[in-house]
Amino acid sequence: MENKETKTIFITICGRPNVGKSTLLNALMGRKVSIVSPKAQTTRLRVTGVLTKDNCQYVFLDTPGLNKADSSLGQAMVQSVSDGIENADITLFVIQAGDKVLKTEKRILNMLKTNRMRAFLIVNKCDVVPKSEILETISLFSQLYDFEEVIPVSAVTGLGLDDLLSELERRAQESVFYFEPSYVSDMPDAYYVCEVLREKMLYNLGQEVPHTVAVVPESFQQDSKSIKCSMIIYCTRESHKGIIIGKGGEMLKKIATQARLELEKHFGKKVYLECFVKIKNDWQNSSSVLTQLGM
Ligand SMILES: Nc1nc2c(ncn2[C@@H]2O[C@H](COP(=O)(O)OP(=O)(O)OP(=O)(O)O)[C@@H](O)[C@H]2O)c(=O)[nH]1
Ligand SMILES: [Mg+2]
Repeated sequence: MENKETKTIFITICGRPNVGKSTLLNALMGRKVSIVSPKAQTTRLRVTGVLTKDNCQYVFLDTPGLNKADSSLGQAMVQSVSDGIENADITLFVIQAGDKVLKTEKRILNMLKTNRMRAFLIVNKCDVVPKSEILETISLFSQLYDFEEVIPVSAVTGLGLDDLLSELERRAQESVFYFEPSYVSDMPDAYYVCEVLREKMLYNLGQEVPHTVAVVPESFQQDSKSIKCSMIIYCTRESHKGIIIGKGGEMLKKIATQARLELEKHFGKKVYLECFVKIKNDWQNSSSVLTQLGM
């Protein structure tokens, strides 16, 4: 270790919603840094994950699934994808095995072309798709861009991930480490709490409500033994507020308990979590809320 030169590579993970970008990042990191859910549009903020393995530092950027920019929030999400692509050494263009090419994917490929970006085609979810379909998907997408590598993976079983890391390592440049080897993520703890809370809403609420919700920290105090925080959940309508709180407060209690249990494990300390639901019409276009969300 002492005699080896250190090297670094900056990697942006992009793709349409729900293909498993965040799951892939967590699997590569060997720990959770980005929230995941079965619903599209889970990731809103850019999330950095730093993995230091021997003499190589991988700096991953998870981006929101590319979608329509129909609000200030949507625009910020699209912007974060194109910034991420511009600033990386290499892009992982993640697709789902068995899929046809979608319009949003063509938009991302255009961003790659504009930036003459070096890219890998990462075919995820290979654990659930027959080999013939995987090959078909690969031949379809390979025609659209000159990918440096094509790697079938499963972020769930770990298939192909060692391969992916070693192909990335081969392309890392000699440099000093930009981060301490113990550094993992740039997300402040208070925001991580917000994100886990939002993840539990994505799991527990129907299709529409969680997408119109924002979670921001109202207060956050941490010492060596515990975290005490209160969080505001913004939604856009009275009826949504009712759904989030649930009959007799049951739903909000369930969401907050699931979040608290996971956060206690994550931080290794006691977590006291208070949640308040407030209505703020059109928060997706409110610059004050977007600023609080770090966008
Ligand atoms: N079977 C299988 N499911 C996967 C795999 N990777 C991710 N998933 C599932 O796919 C769903 C979406 O995963 P996410 O990681 O949230 O997807 P994403 O691309 O980050 O989604 P957005 O942030 O909304 O763009 C979740 O239900 C994951 O459990 C995989 O390799 N195999
Ligand atoms: Mg995601």
